[in-house]
Amino acid sequence: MKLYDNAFSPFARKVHIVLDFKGLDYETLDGLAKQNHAALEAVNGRVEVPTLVDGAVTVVNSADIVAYLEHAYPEPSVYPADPAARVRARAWERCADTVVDPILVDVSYWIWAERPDDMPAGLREAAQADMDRVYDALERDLDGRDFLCGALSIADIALFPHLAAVRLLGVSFSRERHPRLAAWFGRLRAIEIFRADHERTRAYLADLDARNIERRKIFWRGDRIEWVLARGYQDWFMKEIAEGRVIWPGLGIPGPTA
Ligand SMILES: N[C@@H](CCC(=O)N[C@@H](CS)C(=O)NCC(=O)O)C(=O)O
Repeated sequence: MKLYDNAFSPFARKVHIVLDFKGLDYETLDGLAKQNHAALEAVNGRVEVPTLVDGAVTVVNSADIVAYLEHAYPEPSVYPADPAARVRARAWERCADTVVDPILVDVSYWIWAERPDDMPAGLREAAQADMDRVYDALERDLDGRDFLCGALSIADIALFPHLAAVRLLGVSFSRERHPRLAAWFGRLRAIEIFRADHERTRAYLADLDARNIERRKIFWRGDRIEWVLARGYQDWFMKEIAEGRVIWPGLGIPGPTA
């Protein structure tokens, strides 16, 4: 198996953790390094990580990759067996992918990208307010539980890479208001596959200049655009387009089967 990966992508990290959790053998390639873009484009028309190639099967989109892995390699399972708990775990995975990711990534550009401007006024506060709603819901669901949906599941795995970044991004939860969430995060950090994920990302960021990734233009896609527009930053976004700082995803048309 080959994973088109990136140690800073929360979606790629989710898949990486699932592969490790299932004890599968795989190789990785940093799909966002410029020298690997053509190889990534050949397997994923959107030119996004993660992408998994398992023999003749190519799978794109992290939730589809996890579903594929669960089907092809069922044990140990990352989806709860109970139907209601499974729906709940998928709901948290979807929240991680489509709510948490846009908020955090949209405020991350002033940390890792090379930008001519400062963060627009109020953007970090908007991110903190929305993340507080997520933190409150997590605190609620962790009442009486070590993990979000019973045993460790895709809900915990999908959220971990995001929550590992919130302090760096200045939109953290507080131990006082969210003690169960803080304990959950500590519990995950103590598990080897999560510790290893954290370490890979830390090492990647420590040497960002050597990574040969695009840092002047931002790759914009649906959910991330939705959040920035919904919070009122349409003028800022239009200026980004007008000044040539936007990269659009390619067309995600499935390629030929092998
Ligand atoms: N819906 C996709 C989203 C994947 C995604 O947004 N990947 C980003 C990295 S986090 C990417 O590959 N961006 C391309 C780029 O930055 O050039 C999934 O769940 O896999």
